[in-house]
Amino acid sequence: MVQFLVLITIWDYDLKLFNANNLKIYIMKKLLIITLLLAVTTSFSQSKNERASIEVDGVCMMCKARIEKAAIRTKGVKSAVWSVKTHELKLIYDGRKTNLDSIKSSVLNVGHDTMDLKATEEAYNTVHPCCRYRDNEVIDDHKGEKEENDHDEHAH
Ligand SMILES: [Cu+2]
Repeated sequence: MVQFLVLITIWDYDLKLFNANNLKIYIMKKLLIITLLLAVTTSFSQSKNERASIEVDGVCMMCKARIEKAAIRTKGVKSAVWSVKTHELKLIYDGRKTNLDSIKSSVLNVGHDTMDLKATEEAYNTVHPCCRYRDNEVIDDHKGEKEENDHDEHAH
């Protein structure tokens, strides 16, 4: 990155000496620099251990197992942990082998909605009846269960 900044400075200096009458060359140089910078930043952003978290809908420990299994089976995913409470799926993955879109589609394929995308009806219908997180009755059932679990944890 530092090298590129130096390069830009040199180029700009160069143009001042040139008295930059040729606007076309100036614009082309700028565009080239922007393209190079974008290429560099993209390759840097695809690292071996990317961390991200996405919101995935679900209600219980069975959902947790299903979501995590789907995520971890996606090529390039190293770690996937979903929280029943926050609905957050924390991921560690190889950015050179996969991306968030692929991981999301794995999760959607097993029937779980993400924050921005909905699973198909067919996929949703494959989840266990007690996992029907789109159903308010099911959500309410699990609410009680969650509180009991919390209570148990505090009772230790
Ligand atoms: Cu469930």
